[in-house]
Amino acid sequence: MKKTIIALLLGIIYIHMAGIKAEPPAKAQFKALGNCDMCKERIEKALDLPGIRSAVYLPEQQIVQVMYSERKISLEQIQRLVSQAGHDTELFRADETAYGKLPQCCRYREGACQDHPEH
Ligand SMILES: [Cu+2]
Repeated sequence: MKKTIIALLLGIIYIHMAGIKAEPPAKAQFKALGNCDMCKERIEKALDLPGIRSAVYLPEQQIVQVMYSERKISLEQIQRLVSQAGHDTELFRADETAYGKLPQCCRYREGACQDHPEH
């Protein structure tokens, strides 16, 4: 009897895990303001979280491309994380404190450093 229950539980766990693996990640992209490779690093690091399969920031196009699990995180939450790191997104204005901490080169609002050979 015990064995049957254990086998049943294992079966349920197995099916559950297979379900997680089979879930295709959602793909999305959204606008986020930034200047350079340092912004790229900062944004991608902010999105290095469980539930986010991949995150790539393209500074030239000012676009974040993400692949994520909709069960774990929403696109809105992802955009909020980027705004908390100091970057304006489609949905959220950047956190002022975080923006104030950005190096001069990354202050996209001031139009500083359009070309930045040091990065
Ligand atoms: Cu930057």
